[in-house]
Amino acid sequence: VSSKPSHALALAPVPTPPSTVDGFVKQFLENLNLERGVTLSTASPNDRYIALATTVRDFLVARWLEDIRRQKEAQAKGVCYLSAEYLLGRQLDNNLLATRLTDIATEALAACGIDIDELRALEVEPGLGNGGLGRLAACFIDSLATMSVPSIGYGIRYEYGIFRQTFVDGQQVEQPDAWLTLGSPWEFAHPEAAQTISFGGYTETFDEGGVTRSRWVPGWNVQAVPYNYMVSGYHNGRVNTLRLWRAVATDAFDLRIFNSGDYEKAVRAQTYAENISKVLYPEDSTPQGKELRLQQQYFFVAASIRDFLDHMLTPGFDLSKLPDRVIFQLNDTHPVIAVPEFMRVLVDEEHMEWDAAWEITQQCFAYTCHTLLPEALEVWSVELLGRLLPRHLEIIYRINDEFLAAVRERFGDDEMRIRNMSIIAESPERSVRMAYLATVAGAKVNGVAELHSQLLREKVLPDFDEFYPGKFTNVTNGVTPRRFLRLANPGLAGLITDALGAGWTVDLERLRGLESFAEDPEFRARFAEVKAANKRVLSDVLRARDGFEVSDGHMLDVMVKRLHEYKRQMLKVLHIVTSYERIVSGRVRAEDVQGRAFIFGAKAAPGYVMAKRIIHLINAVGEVVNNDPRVEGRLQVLFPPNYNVTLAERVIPAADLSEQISLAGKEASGTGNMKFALNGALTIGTDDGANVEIRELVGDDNFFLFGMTEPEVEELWTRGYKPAEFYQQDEDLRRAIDLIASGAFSNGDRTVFEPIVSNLLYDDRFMVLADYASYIRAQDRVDAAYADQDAWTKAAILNIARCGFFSSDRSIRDYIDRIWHTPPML
Ligand code: T68
Repeated sequence: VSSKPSHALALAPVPTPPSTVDGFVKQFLENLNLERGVTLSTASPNDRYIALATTVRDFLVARWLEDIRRQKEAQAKGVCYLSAEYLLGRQLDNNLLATRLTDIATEALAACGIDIDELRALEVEPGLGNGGLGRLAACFIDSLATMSVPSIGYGIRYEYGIFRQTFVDGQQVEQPDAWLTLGSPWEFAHPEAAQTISFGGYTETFDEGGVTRSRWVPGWNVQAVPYNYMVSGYHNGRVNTLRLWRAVATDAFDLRIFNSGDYEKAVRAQTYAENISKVLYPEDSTPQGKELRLQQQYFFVAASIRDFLDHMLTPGFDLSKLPDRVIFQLNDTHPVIAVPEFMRVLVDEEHMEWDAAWEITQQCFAYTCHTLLPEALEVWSVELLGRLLPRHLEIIYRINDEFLAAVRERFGDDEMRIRNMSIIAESPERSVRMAYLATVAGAKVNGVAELHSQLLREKVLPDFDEFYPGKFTNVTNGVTPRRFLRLANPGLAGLITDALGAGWTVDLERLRGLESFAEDPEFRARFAEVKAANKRVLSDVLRARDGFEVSDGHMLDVMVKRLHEYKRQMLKVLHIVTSYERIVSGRVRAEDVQGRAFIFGAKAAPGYVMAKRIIHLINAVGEVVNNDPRVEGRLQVLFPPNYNVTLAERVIPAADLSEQISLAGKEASGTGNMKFALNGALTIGTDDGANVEIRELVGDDNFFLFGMTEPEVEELWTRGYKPAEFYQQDEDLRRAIDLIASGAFSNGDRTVFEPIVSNLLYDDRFMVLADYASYIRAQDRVDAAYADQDAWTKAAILNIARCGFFSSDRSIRDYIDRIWHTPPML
């Protein structure tokens, strides 16, 4: 049988439609007909959206296929980015921008009588992540494509992304995020390329030429079906791949049970298997150690490693050369089970000697840590790991034995040190410390901001830092200027391009050129106009979305991020309550108060009771403050539900003040802080995470610093922190807390927020009360500064000019220089 293509077209390059309005119209109408089976007159809005997206996709496919071919042909070293989350945001606009098709598509649709904005609004964003970590992965694949780095992103195609948040009586209620219901035009499913992923069973030993070896006899399988997504580089003609895996039941598995006649059980088994990629765990920072989560983790990394070995290498590739071909970057501990899986593949399947395999593994992985909270460091009980992945547990034990032997050799039988460094923790339950495993296996370990990397070395993993000199490094996070400046803030982008030319979109340090413009009154006036226009856009969005009315002329004071006690939304609430209490107690006249709209966006993990109470309190405070005539509308509290990437793109460009107020030493980096500064909001913030670097760059005059430093936090803890003392000593604080406790925000019911109040007074793990006075003083400085609008605008422009460092392109360059050593593919 000949496998030769029977048609000459099969050999021709993939056609790309002509980049003209006519070409676009033709392709769009054709897609309506051929993809949707409708005509222009019978098409539903969703048909139109899908046909539009498909048309944009058609412009990308040829480049994409060419890139895949080139990457394979070059056999150059590439990055496999392993991440359980990608918080992508909407795709249409980003792809239009990358392909320079925005104007053409707009005109083409207008020619068909369609307003492209109406179709834009129909796209449901893929919310396949919780927060910063997932969004960072999305920024990184954007930069990798834009910088032509040979790479692929691997992850999970969750059927349900991060839950949709609604409020009922001010309280969070979660709704499933059925983002795929109307179909996604951006994905290519390849069920025929499914891989089999195994779980459970047992291991057995056998003799191989006089050597006793171990092998895995799994208990059950699922299929991993790849879904490919195109990741378009900005104006460079490159298109990378994001490959997300979906779990599907295997035929074989079903058949066995079907044959036994138990139909109902067979269907249940199918559901069990398919549950693996059903839903994103909505826990940010506090992993719950659930079995299904470990299944998710192993499922996607096992499929990804197999995929790389089978499809990216030439046949007969010498596996000892793998470190010249690939680096697997572990986005937090979620994919760390890839380490024993890689060892299993090399030793059990490829019959490599253990030592050689370990040598290779240690060069093929690198680990990024995203936290400092002890409760966020992932551990898996030995019982669960042994039950789900018995062979992997054996491998982890051997890695640990050899590692601890090396530690003994170096430091002697220092049992305390051995216990502290062991990958296996003995109490409270025997478990595997995934961060330790990643540190032992990784060629490099990095934190995500200077302060974080320093604390990681000094506080979290000091013994490892001592044992592995040179292993620890820093790569400060970044954000993509394409989505968060060029797309989200077209007004500002236009202003910058007028001033500096268009190069800044791929070379963000060029923003430095704006410094001199900060001195130019005309430029400042234009900047102020852009900010005002962005506020009107946000105002329209919030009116249409939530029925809110943002008052004209108010400062927009914004705190958007996951709800977590360490991020201290409570501190923000205390500031609002204080401002309110000062008015209603008559200590301050409403007319003397700077008008402010406090905008919150925050989802709480569904099981995080305190976080949900704080959401309730914010809404309750808003209800009272917004409707109290004594306030005369000077203070507004707006909490639009379901904060996501799409809303972020509207909120951030409109903000005046960015709230980055975590307790020092707790926020690994933050990335929202960078997005705000790049859009010309001034930051009020603690010396935490990347705030430190932002402040160093923009200068003290253009940043509102407050609060204890990390060493001061440590010192107060060791001295013995008593929050009630701060309550006693500060009248404003006392009045604010008393007002909450009195039931003023709960119709006189003192029980509703009592747990928040007593937590603050008698526990306050994140030292809200200790930083309160300093925060209020900083807010008073903010009010004073805002009174001089022209000076404020100047500071805003300087923030933009000096934050070019925070491009994710720079982060990727740092990863390349310090960790990956992968030259760009030119
Ligand atoms: C964030 N981490 C950090 N975690 O909190 C933030 N965790 O400081 C940093 O800027 C960002 O990572 C990027 O480095 C997270 O977002 C999670 O979302 C998460 C999800 C599941 C389990 C644990």
